[in-house]
Amino acid sequence: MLIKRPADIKSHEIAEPALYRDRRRFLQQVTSGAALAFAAGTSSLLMLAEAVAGRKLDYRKNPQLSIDNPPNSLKDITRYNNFYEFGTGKEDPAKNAHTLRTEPWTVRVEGEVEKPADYHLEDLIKSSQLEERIYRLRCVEAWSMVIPWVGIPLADLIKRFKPTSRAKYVEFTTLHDPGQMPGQRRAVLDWPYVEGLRMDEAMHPLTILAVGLYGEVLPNQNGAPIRLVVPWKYGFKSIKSIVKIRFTETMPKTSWALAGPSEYGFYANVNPAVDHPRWSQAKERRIGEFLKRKTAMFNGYTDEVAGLYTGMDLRRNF
Ligand SMILES: Nc1nc2c(c(=O)[nH]1)N[C@H]1C(S)=C(S)[C@@H](COP(=O)(O)O)O[C@H]1N2
Ligand SMILES: [Mo]
Repeated sequence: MLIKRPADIKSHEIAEPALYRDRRRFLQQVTSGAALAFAAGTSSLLMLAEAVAGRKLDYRKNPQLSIDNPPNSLKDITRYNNFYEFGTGKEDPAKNAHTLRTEPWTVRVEGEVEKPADYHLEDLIKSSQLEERIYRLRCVEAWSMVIPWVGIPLADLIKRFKPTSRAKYVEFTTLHDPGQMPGQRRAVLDWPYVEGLRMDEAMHPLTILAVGLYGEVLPNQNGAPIRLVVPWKYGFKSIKSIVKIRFTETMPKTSWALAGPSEYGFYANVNPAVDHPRWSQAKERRIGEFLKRKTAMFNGYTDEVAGLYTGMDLRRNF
């Protein structure tokens, strides 16, 4: 995420070095990867799926709800991150997120709900059917990645929590603990990180709470132990390391909308026709690739989700 803080930082000064660094890294990867695959006689796909070094999860694949783009390498997925609680650089979370303790972990469910409680994450996972879904993550910074998530359909959990008829929105909150999250010692954002969805968005079958990727427990830098994934919205809606889920009657005040209301709206639907005030959203660069791709409306899910926004002006409600 880029945010207009120090007035002296121009967006291109932030975006460019990352782009060049990546291009260099991509070339290195291609050459060393090809040599290795040849030497070992293995397929490069196998190499990409190197162990996450987490615990294996029990899950079933859901090819119907997966896209067929090849997933990014584990390396890209775990070393190029946005997780400001561990620093604002793309490589900071991989370096710093080891200080996060993810066990035990409880998720507080509160607000307009019949079954408010502190749920042990283990229990939520054990009592759920985990699914693998391959989704594109499209960052508002105009890059994208393809990630094989393992997660729980959020609708399954919401049904168990039994929201009341007054629940119109769901608010999610990240852990707030500057001891474990050194980035929270700086006022980069108004901590803790908060995101929200309208109830129908939260209940949509594409919306999941991810607990793993590449078949194993989430690495800390990807939002362990539980993070939201809403594939038709920009990446910043996909809040990490969630400790609270609150059902509300009024629209939650989300971190990025508070930080820059003219730049980050509540809905944050991927919409190539609505530029970020400081850069275009028409195209995206897939991490690991050189040429840009065209960005698709709703990140390719128009058929599935356009109906949620019938009658809304998506330029105003961005
Ligand atoms: N708590 C928290 N959640 C967060 C962020 C963050 O800084 N803090 N960054 C968001 C942004 S901008 C993106 S693009 C995605 C990146 O997810 P990834 O690092 O797993 O690819 O996480 C989102 N969730
Ligand atoms: Mo992002």
